Amino acid sequence: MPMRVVTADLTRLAVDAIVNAANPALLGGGGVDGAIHRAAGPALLEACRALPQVAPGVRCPTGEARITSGFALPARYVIHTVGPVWHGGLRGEAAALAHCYRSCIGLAVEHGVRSIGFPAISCGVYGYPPEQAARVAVATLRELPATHASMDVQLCCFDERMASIWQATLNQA
Ligand code: AR6
Repeated sequence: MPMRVVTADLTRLAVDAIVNAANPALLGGGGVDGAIHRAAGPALLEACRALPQVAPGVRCPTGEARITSGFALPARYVIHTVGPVWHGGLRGEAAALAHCYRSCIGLAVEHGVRSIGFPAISCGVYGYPPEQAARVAVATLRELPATHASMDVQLCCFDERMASIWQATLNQA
């Protein structure tokens, strides 16, 4: 699976799908979630609201993913996932984060997505140490089955500091 690190605003990427680092309610928030909702327009919030709740206020449990249209975005789809909140690393954070990447790629493949942009899920408000998150992301994406091999993956970092961390991880054999 071709994978590369880009420093960019995820909402500007011309890919089939971008991934949103959302929260379980899927009704928007700060960070990349806020940026995606602003760029996609109000129809995205409506589409999210229409997704079924699996528990009161929960449309997407941690580690899972949901897909909507991208509306006004260049990307055709938004794949919303909920990363783990960092609690020190002993509460299943790495497994949950790996599950996010697998869930997103699974939905992408189901929808015929050939190119996808990921933000650094959980590395903002949710406090996941970027070095550790990058290791989980890269290892998980590298382990995906050969059927997913043609998916073009962009690991989209918002700033150079984050991009250098992700690039270093990608450079490790
Ligand atoms: N393009 C690319 N990356 C971005 C952009 C952008 N436009 N904006 C921010 N980032 P965060 P989380 C980076 O906090 O940690 C929201 O309120 C940012 O620098 O967006 O998973 C949700 O609603 C950081 O490296 O997501 C949830 O409540 C990375 O994206 C909560 O935050 C992720 O930071 C999720 O927290």
